[in-house]
Amino acid sequence: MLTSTHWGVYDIAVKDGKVTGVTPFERDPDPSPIGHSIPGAVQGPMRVRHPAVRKSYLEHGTSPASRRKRGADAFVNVSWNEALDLVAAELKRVTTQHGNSAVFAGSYGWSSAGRFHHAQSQVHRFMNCLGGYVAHLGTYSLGAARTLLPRILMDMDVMRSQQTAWVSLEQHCELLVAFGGVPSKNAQVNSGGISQHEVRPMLKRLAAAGVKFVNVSPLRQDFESAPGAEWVPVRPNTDTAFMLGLAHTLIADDKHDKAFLAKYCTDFEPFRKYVMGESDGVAKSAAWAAQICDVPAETITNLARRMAQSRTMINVAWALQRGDHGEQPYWMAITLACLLGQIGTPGGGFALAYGPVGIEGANARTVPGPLLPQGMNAVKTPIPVARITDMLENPGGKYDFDGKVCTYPDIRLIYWAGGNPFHHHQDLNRFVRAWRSKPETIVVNEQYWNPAAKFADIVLPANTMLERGDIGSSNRDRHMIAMKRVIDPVAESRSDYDIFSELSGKLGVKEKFTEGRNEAAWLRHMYDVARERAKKIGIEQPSFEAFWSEGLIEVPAPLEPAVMLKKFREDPVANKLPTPSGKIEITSPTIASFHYDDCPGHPAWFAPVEWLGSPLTKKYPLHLMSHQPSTKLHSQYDHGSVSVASKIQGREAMTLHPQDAAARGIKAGDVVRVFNDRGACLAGVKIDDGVRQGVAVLPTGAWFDPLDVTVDNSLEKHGNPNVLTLDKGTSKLTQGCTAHTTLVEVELFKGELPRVTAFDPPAFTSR
Ligand SMILES: Nc1nc2c(c(=O)[nH]1)N[C@H]1C(S)=C(S)[C@@H](COP(=O)(O)OP(=O)(O)OC[C@H]3O[C@@H](n4cnc5c(=O)[nH]c(N)nc54)[C@H](O)[C@@H]3O)O[C@H]1N2
Ligand SMILES: Nc1nc2c(c(=O)[nH]1)N[C@H]1C(S)=C(S)[C@@H](COP(=O)(O)OP(=O)(O)OC[C@H]3O[C@@H](n4cnc5c(=O)[nH]c(N)nc54)[C@H](O)[C@@H]3O)O[C@H]1N2
Ligand SMILES: [Mo]
Repeated sequence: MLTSTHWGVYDIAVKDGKVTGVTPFERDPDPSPIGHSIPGAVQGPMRVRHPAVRKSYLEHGTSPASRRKRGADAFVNVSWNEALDLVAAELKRVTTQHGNSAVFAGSYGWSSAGRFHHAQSQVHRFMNCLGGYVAHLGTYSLGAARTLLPRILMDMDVMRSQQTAWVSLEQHCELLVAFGGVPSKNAQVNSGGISQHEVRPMLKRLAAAGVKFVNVSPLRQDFESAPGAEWVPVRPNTDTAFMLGLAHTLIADDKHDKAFLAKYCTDFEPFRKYVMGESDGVAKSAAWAAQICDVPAETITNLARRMAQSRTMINVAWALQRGDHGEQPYWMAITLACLLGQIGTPGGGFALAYGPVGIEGANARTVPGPLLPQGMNAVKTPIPVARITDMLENPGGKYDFDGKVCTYPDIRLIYWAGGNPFHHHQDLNRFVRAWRSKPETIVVNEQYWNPAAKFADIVLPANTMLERGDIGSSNRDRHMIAMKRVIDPVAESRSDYDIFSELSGKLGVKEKFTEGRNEAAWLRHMYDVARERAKKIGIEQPSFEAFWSEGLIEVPAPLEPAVMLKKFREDPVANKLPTPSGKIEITSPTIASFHYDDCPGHPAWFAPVEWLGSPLTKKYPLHLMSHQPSTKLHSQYDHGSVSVASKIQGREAMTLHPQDAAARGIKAGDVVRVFNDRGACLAGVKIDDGVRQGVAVLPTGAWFDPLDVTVDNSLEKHGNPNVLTLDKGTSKLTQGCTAHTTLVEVELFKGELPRVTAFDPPAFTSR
């Protein structure tokens, strides 16, 4: 039977109630191997099998001394009834005494594919039935972009839905300049599911059609699937300077498209003065940029001239905005595309981005699929998602965000379902201190005994996509998948829906939460609502029965491949943008009016707090790139066979340039200690000259595994880069996460290697 995951559709083989194997979907031209981690994990030893409560929480409740034992305590297995009574009583106590704004249930995380059992939607719906919760705004993925883009262009999701199709590039593009490349490792996944992986085959077709590729990135591998790609190994976090150097060359050569700038943009002049050095005395020339980016000036001037002569597409990986001043490379890339004047032409302009997820650039129609309605949240104090530690540390504290001064709520209870903050958040040692001191109660619904579960007070066992019925769908994917239940729930695990249904009964809101429906009735209802919506945009879909018995439906491809901003180019008055000027805002009077010292009214170069040009390199000379892992989705299935096989002496593999390794007496296969003032972790070593010198690459995803969990800042044994990363907002405007702005040093680890315990379940005890 078919199941859908964020990394692909698989046919699941089952024998005698046991999952025995997976076969990739037959219509997938380039399936992801990550699915092979599923069989060993779902019925394996790391599953949470019973509801469990931390021992000292059972004995001493919410006392500060008990909170400090989070992560270090044994668990006691309890009955479902006892666990849910405890959770219901705490929710009641906290909301009655402190109000719903004392509950943080933003619950960021990708959870699993499947639109009904989407854990984050389930917890939000449940909390809304109770009167609301503190939510989060934005994502770790696109923190800076999602806030910036509506001010200067349009909503990020609307923009993504019109992203120029690969087939348009195949027919018209001559030069694809990709900042951060088009990493095929990332194109394995798509939020909600992806039934056909097309990026690698498409890049081959583009090459065959004569498209030239330029990879501006610290990593050659970022464009490894593009045949013949040229590599410009820039310093990390310096792309804005690089693009300013390109812009300076275009203006100095008088090759910028003045007609386009006048007709479609506002307001070019202040930016021009900044680039040419008329406003601050510093010309942002190729020579100026070359020093910052550590590439030859001719590379920049030559590239600018090629870009002006060719049909050029500029691609900018999401990673670039996940750093200090992350809005600048995005604003600057759009501005650069305005200077070239090719926005709205087939195969030209910009893309934000091809690669981060596999669906971008697919020739697909946007069909809104089934969704679980979440209801209305009565609590109106959401936080920017990556400001969680700040929030826990500063109840009542003020912060700037997107033109407003906001106040952090005072959080007493945290409810998490479908995310792993011990994976996703930065500066984990600081995060753990806040997690262990402030909240009185932490409830987590989890499938596996990962750190999010081990550091909670009450853990409720959630089942997996194989143990429940669901609908696999993503707005731009070509298939909708009937995800039938293939095995019985493991041990006592339940779906998040069943957990919240019973909890809502104990809290007197069952009818409101369930609307009288069980799983089967919800699937039919959600499908029918979506089918009606599809009908309105001219797409006929079969009845629920026909869909369910067929196992899938296919969405027809559009006749014309998408070209972003085509209509705007045709008629910028009739099809004006939703910005104050209706045009692309190279200068934003609104942003300028905020008077932020870290984000002026047009794109500008700011040196990040940590980078290869900063004085801190004397102590920490390597820029840490903690990019997305190729062998898993974030922390999901880190314990699976595909991820485990990629580890070195049981640790996550870090890649170094041969000279950086040699200078430290390090060779491939060694274990090293990676450290800075925020923390230290161990990692295995790979050596590759496709990494820019001065850059260390340690993917995210290793389950947080401190050597001594009872002490602060203990050595992390497994290779979780977030003990090293910077936790600071991108700027006052966007407050996104800045994981990619981090300096470290690396040394050979000497002494006895501590055993990795991340994949051991916690200790259990009786009361
Ligand atoms: N250093 C660094 N850090 C980063 C990034 C980076 O580039 N560098 N990238 C960031 C980005 S872009 C993102 S999106 C985040 C990702 O961070 P997350 O989305 O939080 O990471 P996941 O590992 O996907 O966490 C999902 C969790 O949900 C659980 N789960 C799955 N299905 C279900 C279910 O049905 N029910 C329940 N209850 N639980 C379920 C899984 O077991 C897992 O623990 O990480 C961010 N962190
Ligand atoms: N296999 C797999 N795929 C995934 C995910 C996963 O966990 N596993 N996560 C998904 C998620 S949630 C997201 S948000 C997307 C994220 O998509 P991205 O944010 O684009 O992904 P990253 O892997 O962080 O970065 C891509 C590349 O950008 C380069 N880069 C980083 N910083 C800079 C810089 O300052 N300048 C330049 N020029 N290049 C830089 C790095 O070399 C890196 O390999 O990926 C998605 N895809
Ligand atoms: Mo993400």
